Amino acid sequence: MNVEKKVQDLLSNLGVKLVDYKGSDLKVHSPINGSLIAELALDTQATLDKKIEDAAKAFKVWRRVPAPKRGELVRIFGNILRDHKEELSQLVTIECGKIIEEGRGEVQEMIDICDFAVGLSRQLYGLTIASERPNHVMHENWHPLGVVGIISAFNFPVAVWAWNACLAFVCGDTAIWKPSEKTPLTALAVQSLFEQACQEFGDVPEGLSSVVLGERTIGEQLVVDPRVALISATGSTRMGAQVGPKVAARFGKSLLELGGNNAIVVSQHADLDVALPSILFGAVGTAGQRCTSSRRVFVHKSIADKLFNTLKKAYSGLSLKIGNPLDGKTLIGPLIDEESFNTMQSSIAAAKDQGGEVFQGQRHPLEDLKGGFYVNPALVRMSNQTQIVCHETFAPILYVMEYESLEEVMDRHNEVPQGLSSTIFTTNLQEAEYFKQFSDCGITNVNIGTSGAEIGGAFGGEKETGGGRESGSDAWKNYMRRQTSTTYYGKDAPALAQGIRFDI
Ligand code: UN1
Repeated sequence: MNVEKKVQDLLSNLGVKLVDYKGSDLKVHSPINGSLIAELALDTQATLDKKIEDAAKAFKVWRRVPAPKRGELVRIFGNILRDHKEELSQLVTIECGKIIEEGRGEVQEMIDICDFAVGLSRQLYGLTIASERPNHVMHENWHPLGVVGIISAFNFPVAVWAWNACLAFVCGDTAIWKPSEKTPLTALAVQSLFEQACQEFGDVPEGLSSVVLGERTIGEQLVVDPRVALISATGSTRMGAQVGPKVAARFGKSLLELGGNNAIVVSQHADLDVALPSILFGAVGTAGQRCTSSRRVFVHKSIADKLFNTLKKAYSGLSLKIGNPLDGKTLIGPLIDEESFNTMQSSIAAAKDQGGEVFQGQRHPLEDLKGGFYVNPALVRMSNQTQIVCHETFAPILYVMEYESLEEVMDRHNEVPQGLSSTIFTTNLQEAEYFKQFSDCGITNVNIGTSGAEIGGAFGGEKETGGGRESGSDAWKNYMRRQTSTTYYGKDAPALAQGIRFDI
């Protein structure tokens, strides 16, 4: 398969002139077969500085455009995405390796957040608060925030930007996007589609949206620059632990979306026909490379053998479904790269050392896609939640453990440092409610898997997951500045709050 040629065709259909970005700094490979698909020049300190300056200037203009009008730009962009959904989905699949069905799902997630943002552009509202003083009124106003720096990860190379950027644009902000070095082409393609939307809209300030390509130093420059009001960063806990303090040190705002170590509790009251497909999608979908992927299963001891054997059977059948992610019949594509494969192998070795019974997890060589790192997803039965189980490995490894009572298992469920997503499978209402009360995660589901959240809810989690909330609900408030305003409309000398008298 000539991936490079396909990439060139897709990029030109998406309006990207690759020659404009050509260079020798960054080699981009497709995880499908390891082939080189582009060589790009990276931004320098000076070009990033200019982009930040332009974004700051554009903010001064964009913030004055009425919000519903700003929504109109996002509406146009959503329609352009609809028109180019298939090409962009294919590019996502080629660049990050997720199966085409999930590539389409990711672009659909962008379209969904556009729709959400358009509606929101007429619903950015604050509160009226009762004042303790006569003839006073208190309001909460929301104002545009400024330049938003978006740092995104390889596994959702376009949707996570859209969650942030589409809300930021309707909120009156401007955005600078630093995509993962592993997936720069999808970012360039999205930027090109966004520029087409700007052209159709007309009169958009230059610098409203830009992409910056670079490695860590460029990311750091963006993070420490005081002109960037908010840094929204998605990626590893290690990355977040560096970004958070740096932004805080300059009193900037940060929104962190970091690691997950998501667990599923399968109760003795579960409907296993409902549970099984969700466990499989959560654990092996996207080759285990979602921050919401299912990594731990706690199964009630009365059904533990039954579930483990059923999972084992399902896992052995998966090898037929591993393959080229562009092929509609494939369910499991490659890992992003060799490093990721090596990390998976060392986690499996650690699990064995720590008493795990490991089923599968080896490389799955594919004759025609030799340079890709395809694996048979691993199933590991553990008697204890050891150190490796508490660690997030970004690969398809599912640890299965037993439990006796829901009260007891919630402590183990919450014992890991991450707190993103969690699920219980049960038909018992009391168990479902108990689980929701005591799961410490930002997302807690009943009878659906840990991954695949809709955009309408706030997305994010607690503890090492970073505490941020993106996408739906009131996540838009991250992209605006809150202002409390008290107005006195009386004619006498105004009263002071707290009953203080200050008679002159
Ligand atoms: C991510 O893995 O960083 O809930 C985002 C999900 C997707 C988003 C995942 N809607 O699995």
